Order: sequence, then structure tokens, then C-alpha cells
Amino acid sequence: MKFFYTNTHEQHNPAFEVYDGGKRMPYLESPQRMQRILNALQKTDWAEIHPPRDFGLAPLRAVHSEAYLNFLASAFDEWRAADPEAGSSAEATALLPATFAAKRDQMPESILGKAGFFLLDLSVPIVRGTYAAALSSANCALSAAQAITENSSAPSSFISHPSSFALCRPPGHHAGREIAGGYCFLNNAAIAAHWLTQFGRVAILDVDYHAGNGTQDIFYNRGDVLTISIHADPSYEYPYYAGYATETGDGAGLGFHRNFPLPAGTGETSYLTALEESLNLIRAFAPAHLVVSMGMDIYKDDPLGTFKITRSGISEIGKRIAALKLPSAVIMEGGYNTDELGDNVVAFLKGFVR
Ligand code: SP5
Ligand code: ZN
Repeated sequence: MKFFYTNTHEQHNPAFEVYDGGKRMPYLESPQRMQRILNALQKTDWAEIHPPRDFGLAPLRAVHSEAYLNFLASAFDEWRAADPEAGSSAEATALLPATFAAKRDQMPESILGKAGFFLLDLSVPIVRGTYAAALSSANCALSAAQAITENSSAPSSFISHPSSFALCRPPGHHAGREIAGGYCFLNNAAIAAHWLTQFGRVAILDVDYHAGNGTQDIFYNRGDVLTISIHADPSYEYPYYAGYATETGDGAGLGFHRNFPLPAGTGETSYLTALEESLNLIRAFAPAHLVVSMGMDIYKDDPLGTFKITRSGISEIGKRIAALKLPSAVIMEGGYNTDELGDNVVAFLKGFVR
């Protein structure tokens, strides 16, 4: 099984995020997360770890708006140019706005105005290395997508349903067409899925604890990409404004988005029931490729989650998704119990190894 990783993600290392109630907290989506996953994979005998290929900007432009990509590329420098003190003190090392665009028909000129326009919340501070890290994360996802379209030339090693894993950091599923949020800047899974549509229909299954609102936004009007998200009910959990069961797509995409909101404290039995229903929808759609947005914040001891999924439950979820026998690119999303993260990822992926 092929894995894609580069240490460029370390350049995205904000000192803080702002929690509910205005509390400034150490940034939970830390570089240590990837290091733990990498260490756990290196202990197995089935992880073939490669650096990502550079796919350029075209696959990103297919998913995100030009104005948004330009903002991400230049935001930190623009902020520094507008306020030379900014980003140089311990107090202010990251661009984070204090205003947000409830109405989105005018993009202002000011960098703080633009930050409020393109950022959804206070968990996406932009530091000097954020854009470089986000690009490398998207390239890991694209490399994982490409890996499942290439079969070995040796007939004896031909695998009809190959799988791959992208160690994406920053994560992606909360990033919409032109908005960052929830630790996410570029929607890695959506970028990989759109790239795969050149070979036929694609399904995205999102098992992160939080609703995949960005992925929902990007594909909401498309019938060639089936998007399914199983998550904590947004009526009580982030991202609050999307992920409801009544949201099923629009226009050509009507019927091609499905949400499975679950109550706080959901355990394995109820989770697996929602998973089975999702897998049946994917079987009926018969995609050429599957992209899995894999978040380990469903784990029972996750600091952001409330679900009660054990490590053996995580392993069962991975096994059942792998049993679809589809060429699958697994994309890393959330998961904040850093000590357990590596072993949880290994438990999930074991079902895919062949
Ligand atoms: C990719 C991903 O998993 N993003 C999640 C972003 C969630 N941000 C919400 C932070 C809310 C903090 N609330 C603290 C409650 C601790 N019990
Ligand atoms: Zn999450």
C-alpha cells in the first residue's frame, strides 16, 4: 500500500486558536499529529512511504475560486505589508480577523476585510508557512489519487482495487469553494476526487467526527460525485450550519449528497448502522473510485469528539469500507488524541492492506 508524506506541513504551526468563549488555546491541529502517524506506519511492514508529486495549481482551480487561492497565496505578506508590526510580535503571529462576512456579495480590498470574507471561524490562523503547507497537503492527496489509477505492469501483481493513504496536514474537509474553516484551507479530498472524475464517477465517504461541510459545498450541484458524511449532529456540534439530514444536493446534484447526523455519545452499534446505509448508497452508485475522508476524532478518547468508538470499532469501520473492493484513496482529516492517533490510523488502514 502506498503512502504519501512530506514534512512541509511543519511550516504551518500557529501558536494558538481561539476557542468558544474567546479562550486563546494552543493549536490542537499540531505537527506532532503527522509525526505520530508516520512513526506508527514505519513500525508496520506494509507502509511504502513516498514524497508527493507536484501537480501544480490546475487541480486546485477546479475546486476552489481564483480569488480564494490568490488570498491564501498572498494573505500573510499582504498583512505584513499593511501593518509592519503584524506577525512580528509574540502577541500577533498569525492573521486572524475579528469580522466575518454574513453577506458575501462584496469582497473588500483591505486584508483584514478579506480575511473575514475567506475565513469561516477562529481555527484557521494564517502564518507565513500556511500556504506552502496547504499546497503540500493537497499534493499528498493528489498523489494518493494517482496511485490508485496505476496498476503494476507485472500481471502477477495486478490489484483490481488498490488503495493508498495521504498524510494530509492541514486537513481539508471543512474548506469550501472559497472559504477556510475548522483547521482546513484546501479541500484535499475534494481536489483528489475531482481529479479522479477524469476516469469516471467518484464517491466520497467522510467519517470524520465533524460534518464535511466544505466537501458538501463543493459538490452540492454535481451528480458525478456522490458525497456522504457521517458525523455529530450539527445542531449541537461544529460546523453548526451544514451537515443536516435534509440537505441532499441541488440541481444536477439532487440526491447525490447525504448526511448522517448522529447524537452526542453515539456508540459502535449505531455508528455501524449509519455506515452500512452509506455503503449501500455507494454500492448503488457504483463509482470507479472511492475517496475516504478519514478523521480519527470519532475515537472514544478524542478531546473534540463525543462518540464512543473503540480502537476495535475503528478497525471494523476500516474493514467494512475496504470490503467495497473499490480503488480507494484514504485522506487524513481530523483526530486530536495525538498519543493514540498513530495506532488508530494503523487500525483503520489494516483492512485495506493487501
Ligand atoms: C478537521 C477537523 O476535525 N476540524 C475540527 C474543527 C473543530 N473546531 C471546533 C473547535 C471547538 C472547540 N471546542 C472545545 C470543546 C472541548 N471540549
Ligand atoms: Zn473533525
